[in-house]
Amino acid sequence: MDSRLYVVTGDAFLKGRTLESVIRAAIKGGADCIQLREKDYTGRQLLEAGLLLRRITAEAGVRLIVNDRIDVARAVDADGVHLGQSDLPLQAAREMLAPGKIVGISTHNVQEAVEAERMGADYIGLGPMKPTATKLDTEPVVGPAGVQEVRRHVRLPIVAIGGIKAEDVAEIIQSGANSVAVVTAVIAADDVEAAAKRIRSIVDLERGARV
Ligand code: TZP
Ligand code: MG
Repeated sequence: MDSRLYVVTGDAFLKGRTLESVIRAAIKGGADCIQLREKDYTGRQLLEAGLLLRRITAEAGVRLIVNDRIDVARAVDADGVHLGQSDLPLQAAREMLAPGKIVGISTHNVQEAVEAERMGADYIGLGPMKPTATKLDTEPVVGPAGVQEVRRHVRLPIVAIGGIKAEDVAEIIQSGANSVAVVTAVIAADDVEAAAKRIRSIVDLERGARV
């Protein structure tokens, strides 16, 4: 599952704008994967947001991933799910999802990354890159040095996450990440499209420079 700019939702950062307008702007700026992640939503709210995002992402040819909830992913025909270390295990997700669906796993060190690859994950999230106020129960900072270490042990696409701002992106990609995932750097930006475009262009540049 290759992506370049993976944008994770966070309705606390919409600042009165609609989810639809913000995600459309993110996609226009170059987001190529959208994750629905709303920890406080009811199942019904998740379904509604998921259906909206499915419509927008399908129109744009962009992937849609649902955080935690395999049932919601199925109900909205998302492209896959993203699971943390305490969520249902990867094998259970595979049994519930249609063949070809994407399963991503959150990892925080080499051991978790290697295990995710062994179990057949399609990509790993790796983080946090920096301290972040968006997720309060984060593990210790992994940082670009951690990306380098994990890169030496797994072949899977690495999606770096956690506290990433545009100025951090070059180093993270140079360290071996395929992609960056952000909430606030894009969703909370005053100009969402411009923020996405800036990050996406750095990812493209650094990936192009990779030997
Ligand atoms: N998982 C690890 S850190 C994080 C998630 C969902 C939050 C990232 O948010 P931000 O605003 O990009 O730091
Ligand atoms: Mg989770």
